[in-house]
Amino acid sequence: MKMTVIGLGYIGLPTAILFAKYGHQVTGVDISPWVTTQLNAGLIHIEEPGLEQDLQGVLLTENFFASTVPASADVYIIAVPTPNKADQYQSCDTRYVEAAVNNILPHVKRGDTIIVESTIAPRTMTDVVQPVIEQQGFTVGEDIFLAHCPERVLPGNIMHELVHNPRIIGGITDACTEKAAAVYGTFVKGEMIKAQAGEAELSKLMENTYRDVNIALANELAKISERLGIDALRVIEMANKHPRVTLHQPGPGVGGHCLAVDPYFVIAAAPEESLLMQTARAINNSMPDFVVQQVRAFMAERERNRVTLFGMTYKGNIDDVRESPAMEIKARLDDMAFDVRVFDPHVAELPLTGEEACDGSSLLVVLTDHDEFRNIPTKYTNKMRDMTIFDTKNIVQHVGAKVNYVNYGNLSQAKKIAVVPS
Ligand code: SAJ
Repeated sequence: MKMTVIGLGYIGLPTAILFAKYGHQVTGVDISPWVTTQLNAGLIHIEEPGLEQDLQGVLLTENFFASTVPASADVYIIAVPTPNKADQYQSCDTRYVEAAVNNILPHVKRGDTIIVESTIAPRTMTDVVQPVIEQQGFTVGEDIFLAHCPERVLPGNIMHELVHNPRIIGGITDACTEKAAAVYGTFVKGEMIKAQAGEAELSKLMENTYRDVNIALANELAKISERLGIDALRVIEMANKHPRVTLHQPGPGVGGHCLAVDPYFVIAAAPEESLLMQTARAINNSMPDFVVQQVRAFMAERERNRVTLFGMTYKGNIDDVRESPAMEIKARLDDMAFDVRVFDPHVAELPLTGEEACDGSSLLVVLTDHDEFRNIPTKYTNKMRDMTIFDTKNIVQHVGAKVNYVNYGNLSQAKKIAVVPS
């Protein structure tokens, strides 16, 4: 098939490359000429295992070409951002989706299929996208086929999950669902779940909201345990031995363009009925402040005000800093006039090495669960003025003997321990 994929970000690019890898003629479209030039030169602009290799493969077979303008195709896939609006409930901003639809319409012909992969608010397909298409004289379900097939892949494991995850196929009509299912049937080995567009929209949002609410419960437990002087991590470990309990892990907050965004799309659609979701968002949004308060407590006794932060991305082993709690924590500590030094091996723009970031520091705060942080070598901690590590992600497994190691398990006790000078 001839395919055009609009939006070459963390979802659109892997999707375009995978369709090309399975033999389709794919034009990947992005508004950034820098991105398209890089891609046509075989270079990717995002960190994702296996992606650059696959790109070079489909460039060689000439099944993929990146462009800033759409090409006529049989199938159009829209994978553009859907940020929150700055309104009361941070509702879904569908501007980029609408622009993408209008951008392809001059190329669309009878019999074509249009698929929206972007995460969208409930009823966006029927109330926003379908009318734009039908204004052009098409009848959705008869001469144009329209579906919402939300992506569900985990950054860091995208190329595998695109093939093996179950895929929801939410058509406006049954004919739309069948057409879209045939498209994904190209490479999806997971279950194809045929549904209505509205069910697909809400299911996607509920997947991320479910995780956000469960993380909020774990974060609330961390606060309660800190107050009661009980080991939250041990409690989670023991409770999860119950056959029907899966408590998630507390941390410095919830980041990324999914869990920290998608619940609001449901909340905005039903504010009176979404109290739990709103509370969960508030709890997760409060965690950067909770971490900052712990830093203040640890630093209160220190002579110097240098603090080291390990990790700026919103989660481990990726390069994505969108909606990252670590970035918010850094900004807050900067505002409080702490001398903040940052180290993140996945963020090319950050120049300091681990040793340089630790030099003369009185506290090292681990904010992201990168594999590189499982072992904090003594060559780092020996540079510190006071060897205290506060690990908000419970990722660190090895530290030097003299290090005062703190996590959500021993937080309340640790704050009472005297300073351990280097
Ligand atoms: N986090 C915790 N505690 C946990 C798990 C995660 O604090 O127990 C934090 C992470 O550190 C991070 C945030 O939550 O800041 C989100 O990370 P994540 O690994 O949970 O998810 P994402 O945002 O990278 O990907 C999610 C996935 N959704 C689900 O697992 C339900 C992925 O499958 C989706 O495709 C993706 O959102 C998306 O694009 O919607």
